[in-house]
Amino acid sequence: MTIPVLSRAQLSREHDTEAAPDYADPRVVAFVDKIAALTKPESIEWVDGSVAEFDRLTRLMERQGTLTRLNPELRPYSFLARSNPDDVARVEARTFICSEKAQDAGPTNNWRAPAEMRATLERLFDGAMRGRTMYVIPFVMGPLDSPFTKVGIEITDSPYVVASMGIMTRMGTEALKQIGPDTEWVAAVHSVGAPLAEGEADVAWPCNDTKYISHFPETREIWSFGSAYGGNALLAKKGFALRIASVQARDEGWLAEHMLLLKMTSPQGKVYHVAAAFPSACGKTNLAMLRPTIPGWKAETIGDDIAWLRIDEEGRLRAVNPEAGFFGVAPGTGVKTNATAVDTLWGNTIFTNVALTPEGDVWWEGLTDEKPERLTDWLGNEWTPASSSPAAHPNSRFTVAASQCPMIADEWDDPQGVVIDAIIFGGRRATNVPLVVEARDWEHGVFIGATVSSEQTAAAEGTVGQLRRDPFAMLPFCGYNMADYWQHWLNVGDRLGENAPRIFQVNWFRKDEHGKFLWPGFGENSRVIDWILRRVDGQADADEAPIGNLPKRDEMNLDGLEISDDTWQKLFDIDASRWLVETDDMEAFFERFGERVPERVIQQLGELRSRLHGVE
Ligand code: SAT
Ligand code: MN
Repeated sequence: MTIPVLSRAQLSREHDTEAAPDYADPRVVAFVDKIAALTKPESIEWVDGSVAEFDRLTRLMERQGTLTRLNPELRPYSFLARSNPDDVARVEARTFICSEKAQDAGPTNNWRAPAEMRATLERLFDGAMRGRTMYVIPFVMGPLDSPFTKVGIEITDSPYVVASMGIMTRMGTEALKQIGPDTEWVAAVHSVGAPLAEGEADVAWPCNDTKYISHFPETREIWSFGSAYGGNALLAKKGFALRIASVQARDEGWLAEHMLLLKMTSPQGKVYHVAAAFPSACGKTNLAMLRPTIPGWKAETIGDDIAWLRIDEEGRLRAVNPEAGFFGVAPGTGVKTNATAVDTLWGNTIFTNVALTPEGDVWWEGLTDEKPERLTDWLGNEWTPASSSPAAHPNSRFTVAASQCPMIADEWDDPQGVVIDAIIFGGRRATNVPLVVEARDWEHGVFIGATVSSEQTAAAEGTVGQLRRDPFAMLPFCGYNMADYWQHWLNVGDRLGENAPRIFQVNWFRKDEHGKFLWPGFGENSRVIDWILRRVDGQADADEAPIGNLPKRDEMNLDGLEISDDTWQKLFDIDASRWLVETDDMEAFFERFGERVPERVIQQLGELRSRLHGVE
């Protein structure tokens, strides 16, 4: 899809090259000069993060055809972006970890030698920003003035990236001022890889067929070429806050995780915080915005995608959400499934690859039960309910500030973070994995995390539905050898000792023999969270099963929900012979890591097998 628009030369130049602000650290200025010399942009802008700047950039993108302004009566200050149809998701096959040693990236990452990758990138980035403005984005991850906080600089030639980073991070002048002579900062370079020759017409969504999402964990750098989409281009997110931060966390003794953060207040007024890891597009945003169906509980949102966790002075695990916004999957987000998200999106939102209504508002599958009669689909084509393809791309997204969420917790930007009471691992499994199971202890919890598997979603390129091991939901996001990461988790548990939060596994997606979901999910998941938190408090009994502790039926609050004995049985059925087949698959997965798998994890596998044999 190439929409011809005004060429750069035809557009009145927005800005001449700006000098660096006088408070910019000389190392940042040197980095910007170096990248400008390499990429040869037409002009340079230092991003300040102001509302006026957002307004100017979104108007520029409207003129360039990148954004369509939505009807201000229906969706004020909101925009629709339609990406190039080949640039719609993270590209895991083109994502690289460039550590000095291949072993340090491990078998689940694509590895390239740093020198080799640098040579490739030098070639690709040489002149890559010709005819474009180069934006310098200073950003902070985590609340300001917090022990958790980290800073970064992303250089990009995409105003869409600037506008999105302004929502997703604490971006601009304040961030740049955080960088002093001794501050460690992450350097990120991004280009859509579409230089413009003099007089050449731009397209609405410039990108390149060649894509490289490259990380240099040892030097804390990210270089991304060819894509403007989500995690490929908003380098603060998966690139920094997970891939680079996981390495920083290993070196500094903390955890960078693909986890939502949820605050729960019990009917008795007791406050708990839950951290939960799920693969992309498995309902993290929905759980983060849970509306409990059981009376008395209050849920509040802290984060929906990433958590940074540290042990505090009292030895407890504390967490912050390093981001400032939500980049959530639109399809399936509806009045019935996530009313909070729908309310959050009232305005000030950038939508990408959703459908457009004739009135100038947005729509996607699952927003409403009834499909609109007429739409423009994500590709810009006429669409009706009779159309054979979805109106919104399955990985279409909304980008919106966290502060706009009506149930955001006051503590969401508390510099001290919140104390974590329970950790949950989840995935999408039609079979075998029960609705909820409690790990026997931290070490068993690490084993559960290490062996989590899930059916693939549209969040990354690949075959949707295919089962894959996705340890800790970090398969695409761990910046170092995954087996070393398991060891790091064991080490953190050793340090936490008695204070270690309990670990649970959940599966909202188990199906019966007819392919029907056994559990209603969404707000009803509060029943599972209720059991988990009463369990944490020693208020709920469990049955020991080979795979962990399962709730007793009368210990789960099922009031007002029709769950037959048969359904309950199917939700919690542990078929030992099928689980033994799973253990073979786990073993095969571990074998890929060779000697690096921690002894204690291997031992857990053996213990699980003998418990399964015991009940067979
Ligand atoms: O595209 S992102 O990586 O930002 C979203 C996701 O896959 O979780
Ligand atoms: Mn995610």
